[in-house]
Amino acid sequence: MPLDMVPVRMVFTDAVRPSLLDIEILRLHCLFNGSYFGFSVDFFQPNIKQSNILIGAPRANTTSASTVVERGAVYTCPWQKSGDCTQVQFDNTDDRKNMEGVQMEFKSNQWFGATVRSNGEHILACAPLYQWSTYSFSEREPVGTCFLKKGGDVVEYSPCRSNANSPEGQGFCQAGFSIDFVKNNRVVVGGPGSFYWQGQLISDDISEIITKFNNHYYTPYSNQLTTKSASAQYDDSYLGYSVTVGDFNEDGEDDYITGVPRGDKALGYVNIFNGRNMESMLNFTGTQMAAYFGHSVAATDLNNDGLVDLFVGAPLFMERGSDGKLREVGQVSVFLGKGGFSFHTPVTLSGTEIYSRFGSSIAALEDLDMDGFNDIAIAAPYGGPT
Ligand SMILES: [Ca+2]
Ligand SMILES: [Ca+2]
Ligand SMILES: [Ca+2]
Repeated sequence: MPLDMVPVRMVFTDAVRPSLLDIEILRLHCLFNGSYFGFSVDFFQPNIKQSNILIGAPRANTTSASTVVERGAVYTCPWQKSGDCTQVQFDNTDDRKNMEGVQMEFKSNQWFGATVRSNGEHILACAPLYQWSTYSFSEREPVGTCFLKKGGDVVEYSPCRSNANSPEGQGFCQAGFSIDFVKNNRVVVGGPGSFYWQGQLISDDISEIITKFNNHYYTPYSNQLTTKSASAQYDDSYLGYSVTVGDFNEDGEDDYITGVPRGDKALGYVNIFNGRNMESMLNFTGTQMAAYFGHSVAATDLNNDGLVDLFVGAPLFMERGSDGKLREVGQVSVFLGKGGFSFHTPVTLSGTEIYSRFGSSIAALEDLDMDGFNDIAIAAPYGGPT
C-alpha cells in the first residue's frame, strides 16, 4: 500500500501575547489511504523513558478475521526518535449475535479512534458511531462505545448501551464523541445525541469500569455521575459535543466543561458542572448565531496566577472586515479565571484566514517553551498552504 505524507501544521500561541510564537511542521506517515489518520491525537507516556504519540484513524480497515469493515484504529508512534507507528490493540472481535443468531451489534463504520486520550497509565479510545440492536428489536441505534486499556488489559465501556433506548433515551447518544480523563481516577464521555439530541455527559470511576466489565451488553455502574434530560426546549442542543476538565473552584476536584454548540437558539454555549455531583454551576453563551460556539473547549492556567482559565472555540464565527463585509474566520474566547466558578469578561482571538475554521480544536500544552507560562495550540484545519 502506498504511503502518504500527511503534513500536520501546528501553530503555537504565546501565553501572554496572543501572537504567533513559532511554527513547526511535522510529517508523519499515513498508514492507510483514506483512513483519516490523524483525526485525533494525544501524547502517551507509558513510563518516564518513553514518549509516544497516539493517533486515531477512524476509517482504517484493519487486518482481522472478522467481517467488520472500516472498524477504525489507534496507532502509537515514537515521538522523540524515528520509528514506525504500530497499531494499539483494543478489539478485534466480530459483531456479536444473540442466541437466535440475530446480529446484536454493528461495528462496521463505527469510527473507532475518532477520539483518543491517555493519562499515562490508561488509554481511552471510542467509536461514537457504533450501533447496537437494542435488545434485538428491529431498530439499530448509534449508542457509541469505548475501550479502556491498561497495560495489556482492555475492557469495553459503553455507558449509553442501556435499556433507555430510542431517541428520547440514550439510543442516539453517540457516547465517546468527546472524552477526557479526570484527575480523581475517573473518565468523562460526551454523548451529544441523548434525549432527542439534548446531549449528555457521563463520568465513571476507572476502577469500576475495569472491575465490572463482564462482556454483557449492559453494565450498570454505582458511582456514575451524569447530566439528566431536560424539557423539550433543550432538544437539538448537542451537549457533550466537546468536553474537558479543570478545577474551577479550587476544591481539589476536577470540574466538567462541555460545549453545547447548538444550544440557546444556535448561539451555542458552554456549561460548567461541579466535579463532585455534576450540578450545573455556570454557562457562557456565544454572541453569534450558528458560529458553533462550544465546538471545542480547553482549560489550563494561561496567565500563571494559579487559577484555571477557559478557552472556547467558535470555528464558524464571522468577523466584519474593514470593507464592512462579514468574513468567516473563526474565533476563540479566553475566559481568565477568578476562582470559585467566576471569570473575567472574555478576550477573543480571531482567525486570520477566511474559512480556515480557526478554533476547531484547542489543546492545552503545558509550558512548551519553558517561559513560565502555559501554552495552548489552536487548530485552523482548513488554513495554511494547500
Ligand atoms: Ca472543583
Ligand atoms: Ca489563570
Ligand atoms: Ca510558555
